[in-house]
Amino acid sequence: MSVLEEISENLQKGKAKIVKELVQNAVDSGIDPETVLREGLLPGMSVIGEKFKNNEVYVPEVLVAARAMNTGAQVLKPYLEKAGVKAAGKVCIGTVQGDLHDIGKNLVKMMMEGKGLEVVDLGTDVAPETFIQTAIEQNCQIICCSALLTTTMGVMEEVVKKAVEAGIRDKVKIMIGGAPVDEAFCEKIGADKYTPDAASAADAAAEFCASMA
Ligand code: B1M
Repeated sequence: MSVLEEISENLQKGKAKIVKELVQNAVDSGIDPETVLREGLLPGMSVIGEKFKNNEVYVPEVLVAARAMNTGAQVLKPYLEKAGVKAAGKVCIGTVQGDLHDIGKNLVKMMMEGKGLEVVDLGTDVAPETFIQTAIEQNCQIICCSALLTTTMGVMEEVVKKAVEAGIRDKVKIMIGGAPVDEAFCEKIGADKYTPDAASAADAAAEFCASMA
């Protein structure tokens, strides 16, 4: 079994300590950190996602797998940051109100930091007003919203509306992402950009910041 397969297997079993060691070993042996993320950690989390959907595993198993995922991702963080080129820009990011899923949001944050962007992490369950207030107070060029539930994706439309009400819509870009969200939804709510994954979100954010500089 390759080290990447081992990472995936151990992540699925929630073995955070072993995942941490394996991720460090993989990087030390010369495997590109982004490959470790894409071919080790993310596939492991996908398997758990499928099993959760099919009622083959339940919330506790998902939580320990999520913890292992985050532990492995933390090991990669400095390497992904080092690979990035410094770009001027500030972003605030959060998972929208009512939604506690933060693994994808954390990956987006990490990738954006890897591009040299300063990221204000608002955490999960973030009210629309908090996104707007933070963008104003901290001079963020971009507001980034993540949602994993069909019941919470509507909060993103509120963020767009509140930005208009606060008179900052022309000064701030609004980016959205997360499993239930797509391009058509982005257009419908009047957000600026939907991206399907963390790497393309980071690319888009860096481009926006460069164009707004
Ligand atoms: Co939740 N959950 N969950 N869950 N959970 C899903 C999302 C679900 C699809 C599972 C299922 O039933 N098939 C389902 C949602 C169904 C729906 O709405 N259509 C679901 C449900 C129903 C629930 C609960 C309601 C379950 C319950 O209690 N009955 C509950 C809700 C709690 C709440 O939020 N209020 C709940 C709870 C949980 C846990 C706490 C157990 C745990 C979260 C732990 C945590 O995040 N710390 C959890 C998990 C882990 C999942 C699954 C299994 C995995 C999600 C994940 O982390 N994926 C998920 C099933 C699945 O996805 N197959 C599921 C890995 C992550 C890397 O992907 O977040 O999509 P993702 O991020 C991607 C992209 O989407 C993108 O980049 C990332 C990768 O490159 N992206 C962006 C994300 N944000 C972006 C922002 C951007 C751009 C790109 O720009 C700003």
